[in-house]
Formats: sequence, C-alpha cells, structure tokens
Amino acid sequence: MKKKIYMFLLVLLALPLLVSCETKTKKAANPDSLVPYLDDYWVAVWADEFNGDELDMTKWSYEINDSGGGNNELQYYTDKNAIVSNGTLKIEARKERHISRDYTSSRIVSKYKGDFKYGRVVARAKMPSGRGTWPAIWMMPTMNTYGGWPASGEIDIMEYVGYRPNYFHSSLHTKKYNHINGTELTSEMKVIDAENEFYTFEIIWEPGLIESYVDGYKIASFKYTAAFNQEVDYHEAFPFDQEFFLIVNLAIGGNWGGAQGVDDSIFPTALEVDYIRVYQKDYNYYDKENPTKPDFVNVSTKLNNSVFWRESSDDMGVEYYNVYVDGELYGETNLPQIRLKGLNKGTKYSIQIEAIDFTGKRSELSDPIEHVFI
Ligand SMILES: [Ca+2]
Ligand SMILES: [Ca+2]
Repeated sequence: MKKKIYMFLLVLLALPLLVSCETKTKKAANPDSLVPYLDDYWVAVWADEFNGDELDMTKWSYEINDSGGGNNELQYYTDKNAIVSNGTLKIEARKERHISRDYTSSRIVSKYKGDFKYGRVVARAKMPSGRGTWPAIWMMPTMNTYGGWPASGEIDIMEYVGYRPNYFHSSLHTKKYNHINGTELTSEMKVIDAENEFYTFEIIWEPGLIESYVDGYKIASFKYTAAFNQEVDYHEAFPFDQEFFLIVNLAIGGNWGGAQGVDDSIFPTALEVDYIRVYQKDYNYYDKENPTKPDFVNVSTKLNNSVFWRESSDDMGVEYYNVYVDGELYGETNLPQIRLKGLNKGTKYSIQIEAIDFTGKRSELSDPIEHVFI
C-alpha cells in the first residue's frame, strides 16, 4: 500500500517537471572559461585559462618522445618544459642534452580529455624568438576514422617559424590537400610584433567549413564544395566531421622550423599561452528554422555512383543528410556527397536527399533524380 502512494506522489511530482521542460533554457557554459559566451549562441564547453601553478592533467597529457611530429625535429619532448605561472602556460625550449637529443621542449595534447567535433576554438599566445623555433597550436583527429595522416585530417590553428618572424600560418591537411603533394590549404598573416605581444588565434569549425582568424581578422576560409571535389569521396577532401583534440607544442628544428638551421644563442625561449577556450553552438535554444530543401542534385561524372548536391542552408547549421533510394532510407552522410554502393548494376534508381539540422529539424525532400547504377 505504501508503495502505491509513493508511486502516485512521484507521478504528481514528475508532471510539473515534464511541463516545465517545454520552456527552453540556455545551455550553461563551462565555468572554467573566463568568457562564457561569444555572440550569445557560442557557449564555452571547455577551457584552460592556465591559472594555478601546474599543468592541469585533467585537461592535458604530455607526449614524451624524441620523434615529435615526425618532421626531423631536434627536440626531446619531456614533461618538464611546460610551466604554468602568473596565468599563462610557458612551453620552454632549452639547449640541454637529454637522452638522444640536444634540445628539450614539451608537447601537450587534450586527447581523450578534450575532444571536439565542430565548434570555435580561441587561443591567445605570444611566440618564442629565434631561428629554429617552430611553435604550433593545432588539432588532430581523436580516431583515425578515415585512415592515417593525412587521410583523417589535421587542423593547424596557428603555426610560426622563428626564421621568418611575425608571420602566422593556418592550414588544413587532408588526403587530397596536403603538403606532401604541395596542395595543403594554407594562409598566412603578417603582424607587428609576434614575439613581444599576445595575439589571438581562432577557428570557427562547422560542417564543411573551417575559418581561421588572427586577432579577429579572417585570414582563411576553407570550405568544402562538392562540385569542385567530384573525383573523391567528401572525406578525402574534407575529413573534418569527426572529433579532434588540441595540441600545443614548441618544436626545435625540423623540416620547416629548421629550414635555416638553429641559432643556439636563443635558448631558453618559450611559447607563452594565456588561454585556450572551446565553444560550441547552443543549438537547442537558438535553432528555429528547418533546413532548406537540397537542390542541384547531380551524379558525378568523375567518380562512379557518387551523388552530390548543393548544401542546404539553416539558421544554425545542417548536421547531416539522409539519402533515399526509391523512397527508402539508404543512408546518411555529413557533407553533401555520397557514393552509392551495393545496388544492382544497370538498374535505374530514384534518389532524393533530405537535410537535418542539429535539433533534428528536417528539410523537404529534394526533387528526385534518376541514376543507373554502374
Ligand atoms: Ca590566462
Ligand atoms: Ca535549424
């Protein structure tokens, strides 16, 4: 009997809760960020302001090795060269023998502690000085969903080489676009005093688009356009639809940083980082509209059974597309291209596309196109 009364009470208590859920509330920001919101709808989900007196190991791990990024660098990465004090992180490169190398430095990663898919990353930093330094704030894929480097992508938010002072670089590397075949997507900006002043580095990363900023100036807009990449599956051109983690490091020497040698008189020298903040959109609170109907649906002439279309637009962004074959759901894809597999050769199929936003709102189905499976 008692049990029944309690059950009844629980039902009564639950009712107002269910009703109140109808009123949407803004997503709470991660309290670690000193700036909780950007443009209202970007909400801090992760941040390190580098307060305190040691590296926060709930957010970062050290990569300890003498191989670094595999670019013939000269440093030994230790867990001793990252110092947190007076509100900043200092990654200090030193001229000192350590096991197999003549220089030490540090490389920290947020892998498995801060992994993100889409969002806005803002970092503020001051560069080290001198020929041979090669600091970077960048991102790598948590899982190599599309294969080893560069197939699963690399996002260089900021790179800098000491022999060419005051030039900041931002780049993407993918299977189709990378520095090995000379096609990496890259942009640079010259500033006044990178080694004595702090600058902010930022990317805005959305499905099919990564924009890069220095001190609020857009220096690059890397956009996936299916029509221009018809010969490959979308992820070969733009694999940035998976989780990535942050990396902060100061390399010494290497293929790029050491292209003009290393000046041994510059040590110690440090990359100093004031903060790194990661934001994501508050979709549930701000999204109001359905995505537009996908149009310009086409079959590629350069890749068998590849269908692509013009991306839909949406007030807060399209998360993915559903693909229908003869009216049945065939599969989904994050960017506006899909390669059909496993259908019957020589058979004509009707294909339609539907866009879905991050809150599950759907577009109208595209007008059907016909394709004879090859
Ligand atoms: Ca700080
Ligand atoms: Ca929407």
